[in-house]
Amino acid sequence: DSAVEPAAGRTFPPGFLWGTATASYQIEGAVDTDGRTPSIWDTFSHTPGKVRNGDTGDRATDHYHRWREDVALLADLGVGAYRFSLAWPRVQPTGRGPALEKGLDFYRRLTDELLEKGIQPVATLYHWDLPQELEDAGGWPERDTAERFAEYAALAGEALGDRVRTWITLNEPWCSAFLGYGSGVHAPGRTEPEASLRAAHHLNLGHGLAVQALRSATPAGTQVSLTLNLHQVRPLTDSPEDADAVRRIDGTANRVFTGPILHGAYPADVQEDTAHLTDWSFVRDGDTETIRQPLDFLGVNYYSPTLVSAARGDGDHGADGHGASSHSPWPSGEGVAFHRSPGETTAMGWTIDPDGLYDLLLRVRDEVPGLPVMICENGAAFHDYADPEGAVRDPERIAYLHGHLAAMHRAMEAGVDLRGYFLWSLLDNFEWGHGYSKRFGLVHVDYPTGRRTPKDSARWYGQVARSNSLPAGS
Ligand code: PNW
Repeated sequence: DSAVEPAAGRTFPPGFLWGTATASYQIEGAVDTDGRTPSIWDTFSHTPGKVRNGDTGDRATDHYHRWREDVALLADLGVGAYRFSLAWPRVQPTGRGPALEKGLDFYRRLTDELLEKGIQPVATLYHWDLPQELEDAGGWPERDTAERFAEYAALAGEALGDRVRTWITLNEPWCSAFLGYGSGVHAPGRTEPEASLRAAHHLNLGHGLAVQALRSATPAGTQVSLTLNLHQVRPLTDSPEDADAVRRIDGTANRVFTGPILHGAYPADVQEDTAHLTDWSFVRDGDTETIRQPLDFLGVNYYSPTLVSAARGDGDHGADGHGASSHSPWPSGEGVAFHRSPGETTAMGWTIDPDGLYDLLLRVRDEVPGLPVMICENGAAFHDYADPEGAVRDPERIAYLHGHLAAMHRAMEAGVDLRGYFLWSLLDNFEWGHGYSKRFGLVHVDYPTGRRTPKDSARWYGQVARSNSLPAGS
């Protein structure tokens, strides 16, 4: 080992991919430009009372017009990769039929510019902006939506497969199914527990069909996966009752996805825990084989752990960090209470816990040995503001990142085959139900003017990416 090692010795393997992540509805704006039609998030954000302060993605960060400047920001950072998502209603406005070339052109320009700057594009097909017409036809609880998604995947793969070599089918299907159709805090805002389970299955099926579609539409060697927000679920005490609460929540947080996607079957206990809602007859013969497609890596998003116990009957519910809804996003969660994990929190109220990332990565290592992993999102919102000199000091974000990157490095030393890390997010953006009130960016956005100002954390992260190592100290 002849390389100069930093004092802490925390160098990453050569070729480790450092990137940042964004999503179409959160940054693009230009919602009716070049033939784009409404998605479920346009409808939801324009429904009074759904998004904080009545914020919408109508303008967002105006990335649709400022994309060249944003790629320049990435190049200045020195990152090797950029994860973004395609807006389905730009590519296929009604969710059916041929692709709209004008919509695809935006992603052709963007990816050309990225490649020009030596930045690898990583494209997510679905980061929650379902064409409204498909929701009007029933949305993810309907099987047809999975088939429409595969068609869209084929169109996107054919158009962009020559430049995009890494694809992610779905971003966080747990949020789509259980926040979208269960608690209703995300679009389309439905609160139907049975429909949320049907949605989970059809998202899984859509993933499997989309992997097949991408494999045939793109050149050999294309990397394909999905990204799951796996939950690190922990018990409040070591009682058997709390262990059972963990099992229940782990069931619909994680195993309802990893079961069919990685192992080819739905877990029996999840089906039993939800038997009061459905008989699961929407799972047809052959579906789980379709869902279990070979993947080139697993995308994992991690922000904070989840702490549960058996309900003690003294009203200790709520506090699950998923927004103020009286409807539960946990169809398997009967008798389970949620607690705030001890420790400091971010502006989201999410506990800062790098060990949760470490534990989660080791679980993935043990559950699917040999499958490479990419962290497709990790990051934090804090109350950032520009000081009178126009600088944005965000030491808390730097500390958060340092802790999580160190945990990731420890996990790699423990044998986790981790290939890359995508920081959420490049820019402050539309944080779903929280609107613009939560800032996750490395780059501050002044919404009235659209002005971008790299925060201190941007310089810190750029240093990490360029040196492929963590600075010594702390
Ligand atoms: C993820 N939860 O969202 C998304 O992929 C991003 O678009 C988002 O901006 C980021 O994390 C920060 O929130 C989540 O309630 C939204 O558990 C909500 C939850 C988890 C992830």
